[in-house]
Amino acid sequence: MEKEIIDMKIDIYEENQKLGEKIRAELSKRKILSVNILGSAGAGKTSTLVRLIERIKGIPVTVIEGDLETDIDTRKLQSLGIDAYQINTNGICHLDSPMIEAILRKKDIPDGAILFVENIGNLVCPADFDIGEHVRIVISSVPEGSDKPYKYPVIFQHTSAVVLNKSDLAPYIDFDMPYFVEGVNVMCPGAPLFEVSAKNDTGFDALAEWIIAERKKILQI
Ligand SMILES: Nc1nc2c(ncn2[C@@H]2O[C@H](COP(=O)(O)OP(=O)(O)OP(=O)(O)O)[C@@H](O)[C@H]2O)c(=O)[nH]1
Ligand SMILES: [Mg+2]
Repeated sequence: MEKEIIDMKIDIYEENQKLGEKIRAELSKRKILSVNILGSAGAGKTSTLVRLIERIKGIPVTVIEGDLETDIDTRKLQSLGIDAYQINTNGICHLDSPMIEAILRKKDIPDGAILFVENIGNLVCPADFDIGEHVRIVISSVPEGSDKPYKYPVIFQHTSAVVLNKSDLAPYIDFDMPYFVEGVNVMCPGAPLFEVSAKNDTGFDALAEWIIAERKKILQI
């Protein structure tokens, strides 16, 4: 019997990409900036969002939280008065465009808002899936080690900016900063690097300013 090999991987990526482009166009029309937040489990994606959103004044903000299970992060954000919705992927290691489209169909996100999407915590699968975002931010953290840009190049190659969180832990960990910076510069030349500590609330002013500037540049507002 003759076998036919169907390249499912390509088809899935293509379909996802097409829908991602449609979502991006729709959001652009509504002047909504979509920011895809990526990073390892526990890097500080939610903590960074809290610090960042505190600094975004006069612009409505909505967060979509992606997790395999639970609404822990969504409840944390809602308890701070942040408009947040949960997606549970039930084991899938990344968010994709159909998941985002489903939320956009159901929830009323105001025109002109910034939509932050916290992706599933890992440095592999989320890199390959467009979710209709305008901007990607990879959050790395000091305890993960300074070699991450070299070992997980794809996620760093496709990012618009890199955040290095947990800088307060630098005195306790052998983190080779020049090596990390070189890795970021090689993988994503031109992408800004923001060194922050969500614990100490440092470094977020520059990150917030950069996002506001991206919003102006991309959406012409
Ligand atoms: N020391 C220190 N701890 C931090 C910092 N930022 C976050 N943490 C801690 O790191 C842990 C994980 O933080 P989260 O913000 O939940 O990380 P996350 O990336 O959203 O995690 P997942 O959603 O589970 O992938 C928590 O215990 C935080 O308190 C920081 O800047 N310094
Ligand atoms: Mg989180």
